[in-house]
Amino acid sequence: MRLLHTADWHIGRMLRGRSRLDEQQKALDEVLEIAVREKVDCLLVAGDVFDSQAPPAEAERLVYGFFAGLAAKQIPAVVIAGNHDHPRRFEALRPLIERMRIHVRPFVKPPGEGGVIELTAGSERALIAVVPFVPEHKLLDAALMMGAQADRSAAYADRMAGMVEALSSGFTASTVNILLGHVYIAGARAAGSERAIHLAHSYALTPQRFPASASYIALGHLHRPQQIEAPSPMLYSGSLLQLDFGEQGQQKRVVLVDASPGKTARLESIALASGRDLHEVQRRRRFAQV
Ligand SMILES: [Mn+2]
Repeated sequence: MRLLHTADWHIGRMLRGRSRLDEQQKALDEVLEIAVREKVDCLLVAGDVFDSQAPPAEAERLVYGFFAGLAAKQIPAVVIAGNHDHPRRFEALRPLIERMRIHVRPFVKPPGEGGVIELTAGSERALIAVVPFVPEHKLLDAALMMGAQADRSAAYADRMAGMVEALSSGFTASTVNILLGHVYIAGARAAGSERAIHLAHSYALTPQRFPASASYIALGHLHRPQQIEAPSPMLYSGSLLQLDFGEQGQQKRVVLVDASPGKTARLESIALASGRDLHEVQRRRRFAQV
C-alpha cells in the first residue's frame, strides 16, 4: 500500500503582514499532482491544516478545493486536527466530507469509535490509528474516554503514551499499521515557527513508548522535516512551506511510504518545488565619503 504523508500546511498564514495564499495554493496543487502521479492509496495529513482557528474564507476555499480535487481523483485521505485547527469546525464538516472518503478526525476516539480507520487497497488492509492534538486541559477527558485507568496524577506524556498504546493494540501482523499523530516528541528539533507553549517540556512524548508493530509513524507539529529514532520508522514530514525566517534553507517535502504487512516500510522524500525560499537580507551600512 502506498501512502503520502504531509503536515503543517498552516493555510492562511501570513508572513510579516503579507498574504501567502498564492504560494499555498501552488504548494497544494503540487501535493495533489504528486498524489496522482505516484498513484497513492491514501493521503495522510498530520494536523495544522489551517493557521488559525477562524481561518479567512480564502484559506477555506484553498483547503476544500484541494480535498475536492483529491476526491475527484478518488484518493482517500485521513486528516487530523493540530493545535492550530478548530476541532469543532472540523467536526461540523466531518459527516459531509466523510462521504468523499476524506476521514477527518478532530478528537481522540477509542479504536472502535473512529480512533482507528480501516482502509483497503487491492488485497491489502491498513489500520490507521489517529492521535490528533490534545490540549493539556482536555487530556483527562480524552484518557477517560479511551477507557484508560484514570490516574489523575499521570503526566501529559504518560497519558498520551497510554492512549497511543490503546490505539495501536489492534495492530496485526497481516495489516499495514499506521500511526498518524500531531504530537511533540522528546528530542525532536523545532524550527522556531511553532507555537512555543505547545512545545513545553511537559508535552514531550518519549519515542520509545511508540509501538514496534507500526509500519510507519506519520507526525505533524514540528515544521522541520526530520526522522526520529523510535521502535518503528517515525518521521515529521515538516511543513508545506518555509513558514518563517527560522526555516531558511530547509527543503520542504512530502514523504512517500510503501508499506506491506510484516515488512519495513520503504520511504522516499519528495521535495516540494513551489514554496519560496526565505532569505534574511541585511542592508550594508553605508559610510559617507569624507
Ligand atoms: Mn504547525
